[in-house]
Amino acid sequence: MRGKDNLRSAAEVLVDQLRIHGVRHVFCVPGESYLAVLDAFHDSDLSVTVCRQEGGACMMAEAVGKVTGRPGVCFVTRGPGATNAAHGIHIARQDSSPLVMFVGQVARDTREREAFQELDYRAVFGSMAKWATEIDDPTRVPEIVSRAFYTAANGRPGPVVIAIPEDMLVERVAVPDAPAFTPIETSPGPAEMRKFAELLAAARAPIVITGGSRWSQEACDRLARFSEKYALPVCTTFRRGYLFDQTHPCYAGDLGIGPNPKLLERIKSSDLVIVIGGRLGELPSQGYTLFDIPRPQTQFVHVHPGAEELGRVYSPHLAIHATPTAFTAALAELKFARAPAGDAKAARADYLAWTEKPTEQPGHVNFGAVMVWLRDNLPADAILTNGAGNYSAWVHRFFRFRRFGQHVAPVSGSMGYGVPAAVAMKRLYPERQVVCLAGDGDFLMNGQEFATAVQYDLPFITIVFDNGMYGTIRMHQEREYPGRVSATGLRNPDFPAYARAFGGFGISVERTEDFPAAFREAQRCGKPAIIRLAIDPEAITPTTTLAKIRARAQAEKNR
Ligand SMILES: Cc1ncc(C[n+]2csc(CCOP(=O)(O)OP(=O)(O)O)c2C)c(N)n1
Ligand SMILES: [Mg+2]
Repeated sequence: MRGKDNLRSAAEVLVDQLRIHGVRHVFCVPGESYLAVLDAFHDSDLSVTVCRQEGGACMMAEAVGKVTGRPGVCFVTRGPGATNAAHGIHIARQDSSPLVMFVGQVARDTREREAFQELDYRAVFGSMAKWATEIDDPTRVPEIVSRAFYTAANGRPGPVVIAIPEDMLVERVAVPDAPAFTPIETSPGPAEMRKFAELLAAARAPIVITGGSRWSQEACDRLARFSEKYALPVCTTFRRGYLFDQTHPCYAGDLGIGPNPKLLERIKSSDLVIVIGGRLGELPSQGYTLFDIPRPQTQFVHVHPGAEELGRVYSPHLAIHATPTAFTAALAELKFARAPAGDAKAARADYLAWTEKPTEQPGHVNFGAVMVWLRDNLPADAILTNGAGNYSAWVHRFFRFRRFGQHVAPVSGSMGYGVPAAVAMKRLYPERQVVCLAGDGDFLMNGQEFATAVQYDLPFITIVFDNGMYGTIRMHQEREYPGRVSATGLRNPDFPAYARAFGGFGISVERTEDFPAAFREAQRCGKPAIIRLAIDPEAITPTTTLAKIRARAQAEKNR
């Protein structure tokens, strides 16, 4: 907003700039270091979500970036605010999500004295963010914010951190706005697509592995049509299950933690692996064991929007520097000397056999059965969020994602992500059903954002898988140090009472058959809700128990 002097404060210029770049939502925890921005929010039509901890605020912004492809935005205060938020910056980096975080900074004339909560953000975030900078000159706000949006969203997306000194924000300046940034599509060249067509036509058993960001619903649909035409099996990498309709006849499964052994066999025996969009990081590559490094033992095509990712780990037989959106658009134009043919039918049969029915589980609540119920009963556009923990294995295995952005979960394996992500999704899409899945450990890492859900009247349902432990670590512990339980047990609060104390709805489920009624009640109540599931700690994965893992490890040790 311009004052009578026709000038704006740098903070006003900044907020105007956000609107120009298409930002609708910002997430923040306030701080005295950026009061002028808070004041500029007052007269703007930005939707502001004030959070309870900066980690939550930053994860909310990351979730927005993940599902929209446009930078999510958060504001945090200096020092402790910024270090709290680091969790979300790390996620945006590993998950390749566009994010711009603004950090209040000490006044320019006190810098380098280690003033109150002063940090050097270029150094702190130097190896974590895609770019970290500070704005010294208020007339350069439009330029630097514009660069931040281009940097965060293009190539391989990632987080940008901008420190904003408090005295800089209140300076009044006459400066023109920068125009809206534009996402840049990197398209494949005709020569690469010809080579791709040759490889595909010659392949005996091709398989497609999708991952990464820079996708859209249209891009997913184009890949689905292409794979259908040539019966190509398509699998998705860890927590990218939403890139391919899992009810589609070509969907071959989830390549993450504990994948279908038949899927691994299929990939290993494939003579043409086509990786679209992802980095094929440690988890989908099964600890870097699936393919030889640097030169995979099979014909390997890698399509990635970041040139620097091509050849970084794998030396591909064909590298295509393109966004998945542009690459999938080029698929329809491909000409083949001989029509390619894959074995999607067999791959699909393997997938269905692995996921159709829940496995047997110790205890009275079978989380596989809960996921199958959700798969059969949630609306097709429902959004699921989660953080990290063994409970997510049942989500990956038994749910069937159908639409782009339907699963919002950290590829980085960060606990505490599900609740903030659900808040963000409900802010963005109030009409859609949002379900957060959380472990008992996982939930309490950012459970305080349940208060944000209540404050903004965001009725999503959180399902807490309560097994009384940091189960994942206990599992590793039993495998490496059988019987020596150390620092993995949890004495939990009464989760339904926690929900009620915050002003939400809470209910505990002790038997699988009581889950549907509890879920319906949670839906009807119209409040943020927590359904706590009483899980037998023995039910450590969909396929094994703690006792079995311990017995096997002990037997190995005694050999
Ligand atoms: C922020 C963070 N801290 C620690 C870890 C290490 N970690 C991975 S899974 C896990 C335990 C998760 O426990 P819970 O949420 O109860 O799920 P469970 O494994 O019991 O299903 C831990 C501590 C992590 N991934 N992220
Ligand atoms: Mg647990």
